[in-house]
Amino acid sequence: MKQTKWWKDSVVYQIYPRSFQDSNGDGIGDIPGIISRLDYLKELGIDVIWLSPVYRSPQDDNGYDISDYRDIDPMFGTLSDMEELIREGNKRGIRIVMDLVANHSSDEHAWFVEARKGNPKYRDYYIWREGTPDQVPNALRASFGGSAWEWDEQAGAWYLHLFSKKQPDLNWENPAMRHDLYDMINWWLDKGLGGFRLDVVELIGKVPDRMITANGPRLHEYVKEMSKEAFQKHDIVTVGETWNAGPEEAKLYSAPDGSELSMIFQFEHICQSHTQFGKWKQNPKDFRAIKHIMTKWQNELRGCGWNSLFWDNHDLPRAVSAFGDEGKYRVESAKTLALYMHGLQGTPYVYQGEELGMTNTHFNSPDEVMDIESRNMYHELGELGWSSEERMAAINMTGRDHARTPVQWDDTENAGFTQGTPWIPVNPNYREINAKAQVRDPGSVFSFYKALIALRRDPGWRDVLRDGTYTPLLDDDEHLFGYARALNGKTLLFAGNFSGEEIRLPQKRLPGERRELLLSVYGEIRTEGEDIVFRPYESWAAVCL
Ligand code: TEU
Ligand code: CA
Repeated sequence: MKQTKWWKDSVVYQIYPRSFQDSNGDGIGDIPGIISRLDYLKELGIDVIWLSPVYRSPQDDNGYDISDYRDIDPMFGTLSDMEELIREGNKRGIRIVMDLVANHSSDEHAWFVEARKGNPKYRDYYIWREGTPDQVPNALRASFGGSAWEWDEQAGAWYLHLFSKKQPDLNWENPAMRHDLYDMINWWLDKGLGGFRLDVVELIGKVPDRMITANGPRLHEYVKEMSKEAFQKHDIVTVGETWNAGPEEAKLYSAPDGSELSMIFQFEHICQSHTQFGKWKQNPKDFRAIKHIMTKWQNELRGCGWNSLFWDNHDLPRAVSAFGDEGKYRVESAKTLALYMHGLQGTPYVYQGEELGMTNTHFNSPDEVMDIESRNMYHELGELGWSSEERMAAINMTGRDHARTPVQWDDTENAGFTQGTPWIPVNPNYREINAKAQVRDPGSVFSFYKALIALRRDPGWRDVLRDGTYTPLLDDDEHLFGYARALNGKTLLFAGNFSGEEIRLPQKRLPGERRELLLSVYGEIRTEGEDIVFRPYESWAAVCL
């Protein structure tokens, strides 16, 4: 087994290919488009790209419904484009990680087509229940609304789909299915891929008859097997998407012996404000609670696991809109959110456009909503009696389309994303917020991310950031944060203000006689008498002397 664990020093950049860069004017981002922007990513300093799915797919869920795991969708390019991306990435020291959607496939995958027909080899690749069309097997719900069971005329049986009807769940109890997947994974890894992000991996151990979906009894057995049969044969990074994992599960997934994965995405900080309606109705964010969550994860995984660090992804609203201030303090709050996350122990993930402080957009009516989850929820919450205004407000707060508007490259038409008509409208604020305006501006959000990433690479600080202890300092404060990272007599201090108000803090509440500024939103640490003054969304990182 390889032990280098280079990914502990990495910063990962997530690309949602549809919305990153179009190269041929069809309005949809593609692999040649990504290749054309590799130098931009090199400039930012990231060293891993996680690509949301580019496999062949009918695109019912934008590629999270795969009909051929061993091919690229023509919309995104060809297999040889993908191989070129891997090569061109590697030339620049950037590894390419693909999305592994192995909980379910598309209903158009050859396996499902055969299973439906009753082909004995493939029937058990999916999860079927006998019965009659009028009697659904049980009350399991699909994540995108409605029952998780669909009656299939052709098969004369029910099949399970925890997401859309076009995403039938694979049957992990079937060893032949599992080994077919492992062969496919190895086939990709042999092409020089840097690893995989595992879509909803926590669901593969489901026991539908007992209503168990996440964290099923054989989950870790399957993950260990997949790791042994595929991942451990290569020097790669693997990250599992797990909405329901607590630290105990995380320690299994990310055990330092490498028996499962490198790390997981946990979502506790994201879900902190959710209510019984989940993300569709939220309480105001409580930063004290969020800090306590992050501190818990820092402490729990220290030495016995590894954290991933992120504020947003392709399923979540824009970080600056959800956690910061997308208006007056957009630049300051985007920087401060970044500084807080990037100073913690773990591997940071930057979602495309986050490094520009891109914001949520606005949807005026249900016809403007593209995402299957939001569309289904619009219908479902309507049945629960929500008014159209309430439902549009929910989608405008948290719909997945916000993350999926095109990356804003410059101030020309369609933000330089496409020469054609974009598949989803560009956020109208692109004239003001775009990469071209930010790359050379030392005060931009882009430059701040670049500096944060460079700090992780700095030989003087790399070890402290990777292995240093974590000491929370202001976790009970409502708005301020502070923590120290220390190793071998070196201490880094991160502090800041998650609010738009000016807040004073007695200097003695933070360690260090003298503080040497490394990075800061306002360019200095402001003190008045005994106090440090934190301006709106101010934050800084300093060396304690
Ligand atoms: O998301 C998993 C998932 O549970 C989502 O439904 C999530 O809860 C929701 O988007 C949060 O708003 C993964 C992928 O990231 C997502 O894009 C896919 O749609 C989904 O799996 C199915 O593959
Ligand atoms: Ca295209």
